[in-house]
Amino acid sequence: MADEAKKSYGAEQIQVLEGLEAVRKRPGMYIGTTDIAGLHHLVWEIVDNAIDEAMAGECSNITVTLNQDGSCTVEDDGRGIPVEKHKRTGKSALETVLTVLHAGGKFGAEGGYKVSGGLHGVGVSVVNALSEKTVAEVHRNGKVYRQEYSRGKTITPVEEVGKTDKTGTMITFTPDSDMFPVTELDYDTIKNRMRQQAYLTKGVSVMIVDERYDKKYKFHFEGGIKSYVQHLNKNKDPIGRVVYVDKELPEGNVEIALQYTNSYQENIFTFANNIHTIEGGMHLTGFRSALTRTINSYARNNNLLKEKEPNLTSEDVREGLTAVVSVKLADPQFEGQTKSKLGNAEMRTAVDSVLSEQFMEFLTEHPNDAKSFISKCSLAARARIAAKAARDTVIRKGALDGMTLPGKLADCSSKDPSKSELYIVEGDSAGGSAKQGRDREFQAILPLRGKILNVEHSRMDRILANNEIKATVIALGVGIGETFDIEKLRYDRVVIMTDADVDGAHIRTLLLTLFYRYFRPLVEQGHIYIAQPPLYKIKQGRKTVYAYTENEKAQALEEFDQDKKITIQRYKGLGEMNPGQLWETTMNPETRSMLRVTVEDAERADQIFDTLMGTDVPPRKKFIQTHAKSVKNLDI
Ligand code: 0RA
Repeated sequence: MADEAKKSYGAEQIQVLEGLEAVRKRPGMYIGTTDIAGLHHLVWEIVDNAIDEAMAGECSNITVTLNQDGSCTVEDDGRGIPVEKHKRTGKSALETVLTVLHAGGKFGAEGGYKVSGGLHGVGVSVVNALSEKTVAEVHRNGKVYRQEYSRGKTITPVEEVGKTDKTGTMITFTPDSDMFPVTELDYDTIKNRMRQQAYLTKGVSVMIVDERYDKKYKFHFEGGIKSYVQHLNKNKDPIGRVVYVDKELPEGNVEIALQYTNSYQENIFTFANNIHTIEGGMHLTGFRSALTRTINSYARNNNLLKEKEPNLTSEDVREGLTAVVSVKLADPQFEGQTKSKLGNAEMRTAVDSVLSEQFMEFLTEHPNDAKSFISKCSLAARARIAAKAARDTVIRKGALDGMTLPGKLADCSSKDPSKSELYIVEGDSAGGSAKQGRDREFQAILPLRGKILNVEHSRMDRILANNEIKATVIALGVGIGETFDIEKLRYDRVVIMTDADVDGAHIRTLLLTLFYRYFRPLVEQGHIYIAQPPLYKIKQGRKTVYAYTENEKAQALEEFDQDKKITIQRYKGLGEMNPGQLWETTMNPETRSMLRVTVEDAERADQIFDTLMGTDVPPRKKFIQTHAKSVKNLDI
């Protein structure tokens, strides 16, 4: 296949669609946002192209380097971007790929890539459009070619600058500070993404080098997604071995790895052409139905389910399951709110048939593993029935009835959720200040007394029996479990406001765990925030400045009159502020700053929660030690 592609895939296959000015005018249309997440899309776009080369069997090494001058270099040993003259543009293919939108060679390119990911294919030219300087160097045909660009425009012609016996592409770009408020790329964000891509493309070596801070890391997984599942379960207690299935079908390639653990959570990550399909889609649907059907059928045939017992439900067979489902197909259709739901119906049947067949084979060949899986699922079924009974009692008692808002909630007068905010505040005294300081028109206050239950260790009936959690759930209005309905959310913004100390951090983590595990759409859709109270109050005469970071404190001190007396007050808790100060520094939308909690990486979130909230102590200690100083940018 590779040879054929080489012959038929030249400069002609690259289609031309539209100009790059559009990208600078409306960057959000192409990279989502221009915040730190959008900034990293520049890296993803080039890496995805290199990964495409690897998927085509043409590339085995990819290196991302964060240079000292703020630029980023992505180098691969693929075929190299073609340099021949492109039919329709009359320019070299290299120049076309870098300067013409959607000219990546992936659109309607017959005989080109079999599969391709990319940022749903926006193309390398988008990176050029949003960079103040880009340099492309291509090794191909025994020669080294080079071209320089700026903000989407060519600066130099394609020049031959040397001879080579290798092939590959090296692109160096400097994100444009006119387009991005923050242009500093983050080592850990890139490293996590590299790890994920390395798992999904077995055999490829992916390296990240940080020249700024002298760090580097290399990923290479011969086991592919099987290693991925082992990695996801590294802080969990696995049951049996990893099941791995893989098959090439006319519709595309299906690869699945799964393993049970004794936790209560399910963790299924699905990918289509290496793109994380957060919203699931057809491949997930096929996976779920095949899983349920196969387990039930094996259990029945082997008398592991009694005649009187009902079938295991889909929910039962997913409890404690970690799985990675990765499909590759020629023409992926991405649908849904965030374009991350696979719409190709043929992948439902493809995944269903591959999993049914090969999972049944696995169960038959490994009867001991099969027995352990089924006893875990049966336990989940019994617990589900018991928990439902308990939950029904709780709900019947009216505990979750939307009509009976908790007594300690000081609600806002607005009934318009889009304008309303809920502050969840640590402690009654800070709650009192917040109630007095707030704008009662749109700000509601819910004080929580003491610690909330750690939901990681409990099932829903116990969770709902906890008063603090019950009050939170009722105040939110969204229900829980099967009754969850995000449309009923009573506040657009839910703000966690805790003290800037260890207890405060703990309560915040407990609340985030609750939201992440039971109200994940609230996190995914950006409804959860963390208030940022100031660390210091600095005063000189009648002038008062609040500092939110050590940096701001140092800056403020410099700006004060050096001879006169300066008083610095360090805030240890919210309770040290009077209502007016709390409003001014932390709650007034005109002056406050808040962190919005995002699930950039659900996998990392899951592991952090496992680490912080799970039963395993050593990894938690290690996490706290390594991250104790960097808790500011909370990206769960
Ligand atoms: C268009 C066509 C071909 C490869 C590429 C683009 C390509 C793009 C990037 C971006 C980063 N690394 C890359 N490597 C390759 C096909 C080349 C051929 O048929 O020889």
